[in-house]
Amino acid sequence: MGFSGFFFAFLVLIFSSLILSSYAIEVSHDGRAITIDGERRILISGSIHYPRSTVEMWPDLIKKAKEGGLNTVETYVFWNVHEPIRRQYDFTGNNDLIRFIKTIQSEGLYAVLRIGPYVCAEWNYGGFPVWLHNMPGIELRTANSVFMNEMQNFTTLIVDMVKKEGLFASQGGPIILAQIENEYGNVISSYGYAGKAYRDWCANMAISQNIGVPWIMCQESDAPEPMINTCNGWYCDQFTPNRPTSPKMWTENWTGWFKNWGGLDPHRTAEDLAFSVARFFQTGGTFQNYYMYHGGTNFGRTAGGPYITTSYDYDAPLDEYGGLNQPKYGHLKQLHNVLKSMERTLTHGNITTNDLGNMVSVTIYATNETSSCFFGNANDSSDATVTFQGNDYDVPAWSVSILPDCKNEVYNTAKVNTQTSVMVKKTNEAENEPSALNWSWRPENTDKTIMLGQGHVSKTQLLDQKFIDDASDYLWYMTSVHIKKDDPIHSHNISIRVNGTGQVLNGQPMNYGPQFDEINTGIPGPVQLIGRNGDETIIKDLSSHKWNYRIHGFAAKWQSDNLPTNQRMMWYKTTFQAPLGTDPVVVDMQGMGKGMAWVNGQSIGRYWPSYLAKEDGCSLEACDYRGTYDNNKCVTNCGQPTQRWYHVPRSFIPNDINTLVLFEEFGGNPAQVNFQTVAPGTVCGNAYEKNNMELSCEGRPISDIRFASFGDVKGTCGSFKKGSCEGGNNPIDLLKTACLGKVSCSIQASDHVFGKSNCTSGTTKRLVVEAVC
Ligand SMILES: *[C@@H]1O[C@H](CO)[C@@H](O)[C@H](O)[C@H]1NC(C)=O
Ligand SMILES: *[C@@H]1O[C@H](CO)[C@@H](O)[C@H](O)[C@H]1NC(C)=O
Ligand SMILES: *[C@@H]1O[C@H](CO)[C@@H](O)[C@H](O)[C@H]1NC(C)=O
Ligand SMILES: *[C@@H]1O[C@H](CO)[C@@H](O)[C@H](O)[C@H]1NC(C)=O
Ligand SMILES: *[C@@H]1O[C@H](CO)[C@@H](O)[C@H](O)[C@H]1NC(C)=O
Ligand SMILES: *[C@@H]1O[C@H](CO)[C@@H](O)[C@H](O)[C@H]1NC(C)=O
Ligand SMILES: *[C@@H]1O[C@H](CO)[C@@H](O)[C@H](O)[C@H]1NC(C)=O
Ligand SMILES: *[C@@H]1O[C@H](CO)[C@@H](O)[C@H](O)[C@H]1NC(C)=O
Ligand SMILES: CC(=O)N[C@H]1CO[C@H](CO)[C@@H](O)[C@@H]1O
Repeated sequence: MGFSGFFFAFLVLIFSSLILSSYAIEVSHDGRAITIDGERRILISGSIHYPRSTVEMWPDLIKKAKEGGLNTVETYVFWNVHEPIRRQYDFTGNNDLIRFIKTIQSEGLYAVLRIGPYVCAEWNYGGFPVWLHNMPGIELRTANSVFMNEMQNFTTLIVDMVKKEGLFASQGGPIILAQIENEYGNVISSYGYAGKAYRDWCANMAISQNIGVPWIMCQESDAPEPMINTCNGWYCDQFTPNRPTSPKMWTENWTGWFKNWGGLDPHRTAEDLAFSVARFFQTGGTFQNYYMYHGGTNFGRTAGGPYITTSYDYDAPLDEYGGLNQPKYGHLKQLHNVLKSMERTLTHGNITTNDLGNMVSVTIYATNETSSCFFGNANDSSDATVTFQGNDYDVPAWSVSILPDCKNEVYNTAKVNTQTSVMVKKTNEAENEPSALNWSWRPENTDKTIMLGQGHVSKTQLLDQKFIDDASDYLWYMTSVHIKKDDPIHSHNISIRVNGTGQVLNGQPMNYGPQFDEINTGIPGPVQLIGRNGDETIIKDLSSHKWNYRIHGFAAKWQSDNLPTNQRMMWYKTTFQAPLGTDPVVVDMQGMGKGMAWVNGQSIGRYWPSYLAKEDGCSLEACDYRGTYDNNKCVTNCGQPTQRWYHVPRSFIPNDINTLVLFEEFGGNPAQVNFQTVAPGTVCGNAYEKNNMELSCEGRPISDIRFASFGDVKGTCGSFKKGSCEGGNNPIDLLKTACLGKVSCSIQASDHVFGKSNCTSGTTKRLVVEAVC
C-alpha cells in the first residue's frame, strides 16, 4: 500500500485546491477503498442516465435511489445529445447535465461522472456524434489526431462546465470520480500498437484536466498509473485491480439486461443480484455500481443498434417509469443498509477466509473492536450448514449470509423479506374520454420530389446513411437509369437486386465492438439490375451510379375520412386527454406495425409491436436463482410483441388536449391504440419467521386479501398454495384487520401473532400474503 511518486504528487494537487475552497472534499484512494476526507468508504452506487428520463422525474428517481440505500449515483455523458452539430451545443431539458448533478447533490449523494466520451450504453452510435464519422482523415477510438483533438475538445468542455459550477468534490461538489474512455480493454487488441498509444494518451489527457478527484478506466487491465482500472460484469468477486494501490471496484454490476427487437424480456432475480453484491463485499470489494439502477427509455432515436428496443427498463431496481421494481428494490435496500452499517470493519478489518469445501466459505473481517462475518455458499444446488463458534447456520445454495457481529444473521441473499409487486396497465380514466380515439391521416409524400428523384445530396456511390444526416431513420436512395434500345439488357426481363435491405433498422447505428463505428447503416449495396432472357443473365451494377439522397418529409394534407389501414408509409394523428392522476402513462401500440411516435411534437421513440419475441425459451416454472446468471436465463414474454407499451412521461402531456402523431412504415391499424396508466395490481408479501412483513400499494388502499398463510407455503406470487402445516389463527382475518383500506401495513411473522403452528420443528416458516391494490 506504499505511495508511489505520482500518487504523492496527486495528493499535493488536491491539497492546493483545498486552499482555494474551504468546502473542498478530498477524494483519494489506497489499495483498500476510495477515501473521502481521509476516511475509507463503502460506496454503493447506481447508474441513472439523465436523457433516459425527464427533468421532472429526476428528483423522484434520485430520492428513491437514496431511500434504496445508495450513497452514489453514476451517469455517462452523452456526447451526441450535447453536440449534435459540431460546436453547436445542447444542454437544455433532459440534456441538462449540470442540473442532473445538482439534483444528486441536493439529495446529499455523491456522483460518478463517466465522461467517456465513448459510452457504448446501447446508445445511438455509442454516444459519438455522427458528424465525427464524417470528418476527413478521422479514425475513432485510436491514435488519430483528428479524433483525439475532438475528444479532448469535448472532454475539456464538460470538465470546464462542471468546474465552473463547482461540482467536483475537490471544489466542494458531489463528483468523487470521473471516467475516461469505456471498456477499451475489451477491444484494444484490434487497434494494435495505436490502441496502446491511444489508451495512454487518454490517461494523460484526463490527468491534464486537473479535476482533483481520481480517474477510473473500466475493463482496462493495463490502465496506466494513476488511473484505477475497474470491473464490469454479472459477477466481479474474482476481479483484482492491476496494482495493489488500487481498490477493488465494480463499475457495472448488471442488474438485468437490455432488450432487443425480437428478443425476450430478461430478468435477473433479486436473490442472484444480491448474491453477486454480497460476494463482492465478502471478497474485499468496497465500491460497486448497479448498471442500471434506473434504465428508463430510449426516447427519439437514441437507442443504439442494431435492434435495441425503445424501452431500456433493464429489469433495474427502479422500473422504466420510475416505480419500485419489487422485490429487487427492497431486497437490495436491506443489503445496502447492512453493508453500510459494517463500513468501518469492511474498510479496516483484517480479512481471513476459510474455505470449508464444496464452495462454502467463511470470511471474517476483524478490527480490534469488532468482527463481521460473511458465510458464502456458491454451490448452485446444495444447501449448507455452517458451524461457527458453536452455532449452526443454515446457508442455502447460491447465497451469502451476513452477520455484522459474527453471531446473528441479519441478512441472507436468498431469503427475500420484501413484497413482490405485480404492475398492471389500466385504461385511461380521463373524464369524458370515449374509448376510441378519432384519427386523421395523410400519406408520406412520395409523389413529386421523391419520384422525380430530387435529393439534397448527390454522389456517384451508395452512401453510408451516417454520411447524409442523423436526424431521421429514413433516407431515400434515388437514381435513374436510361436503357437505350441497343443496350443488350433492353430485350431482357429486368429485376432489381438490392443487397442490404435485410437490415431493416437503417438509421440505428451500432454502439459496440472493435471498429463498430465503421459498420455501414443504410444500403451498403451492391444494387444491381438483373436482366434475364432464357438462360442468359446480364447484370448491371448501379452502385456507382449517380445517386440522389433525400431525408423523408411530408406535405400532404391531413384527412379524416376513409382511414387507411395496413398501408406503408402512412401518417396518423389523434388528440387525447391525459389520464387522470399521477401514475405513469403509456401508449398501447397494439395493431401497429413499425415506425416512430411523437406526443405534442416530442418523439417518444421507435415502436415495433408487430415484431414478436421468439416462441421458445420461456419456462412456466418460477425462475431458479441458483447458478451463474446470463441474460438468456429467466426470460419471459415468449411469442408476445417485443414491446407493446411505450412510455409517455407526464411532462410531455401537460395540456387538456394533447396530440399523438405516428409514422407507420410497414402498415398497421391505429383503431386499438390507446393510453393507459401503470400501477401495482397485486402485491405479494413474504417474511421469514421473526421478520416484519410490510405491504404497500404505493399510495393506493389495499382492497382485498386473496391469500395468507404462516407456515411452509408453496408456489409464487399469483399461485400460492398452503403447505403441510400452518399457524392456528385465521391468517386471512388477521391480515384483513391489519391491512384493508390502508395504503400500507406491517405485521410480524411469528407464532405469537399467527398462533402456534403444527409444523415440525426445523421447518423454515414464512408468512406469505397476496393482496389486491
Ligand atoms: C474546441 O474547438 C473550438 C474550435 O473548433 C475552439 O474554439 C474551442 O476553444 C475548443 N474548446 C476547447 C475546450 O478546447
Ligand atoms: C455442490 O454440492 C454437491 C453436493 O454436495 C456436489 O456434488 C457438487 O460437486 C457441488 N458443486 C460444486 C460446484 O462444488
Ligand atoms: C491484523 O493483522 C495485522 C498484521 O498481520 C496484525 O498485526 C493485527 O493484530 C491484526 N488485527 C486483528 C484485529 O486481527
Ligand atoms: C490492535 O491490537 C494490536 C494488538 O493488540 C495492536 O498492536 C494494534 O495497534 C491495535 N490496532 C489498533 C488500530 O488499535
Ligand atoms: C370522435 O368523433 C365523433 C364524431 O365526430 C365524436 O362524437 C367523438 O366525441 C369524437 N371522439 C373524440 C375522442 O374526440
Ligand atoms: C419475368 O420475370 C418474372 C419474375 O421472375 C417472371 O414471373 C416472368 O414470367 C418473367 N417474364 C418473362 C417474359 O420472362
Ligand atoms: C451483401 O451484403 C452482405 C452483408 O453486408 C455481404 O457480406 C455480401 O458480400 C454482399 N453481397 C454482395 C454480392 O456483395
Ligand atoms: C396442520 O393443520 C392443518 C389445518 O388444521 C392441517 O390441514 C394439516 O394437515 C396439519 N399438518 C400437520 C403436519 O399436522
Ligand atoms: C468481469 C465479468 O464478470 N465479466 C463477465 C461479464 O459477463 C459476461 C457475460 O455473461 C461474462 O462472459 C464475463 O465473464
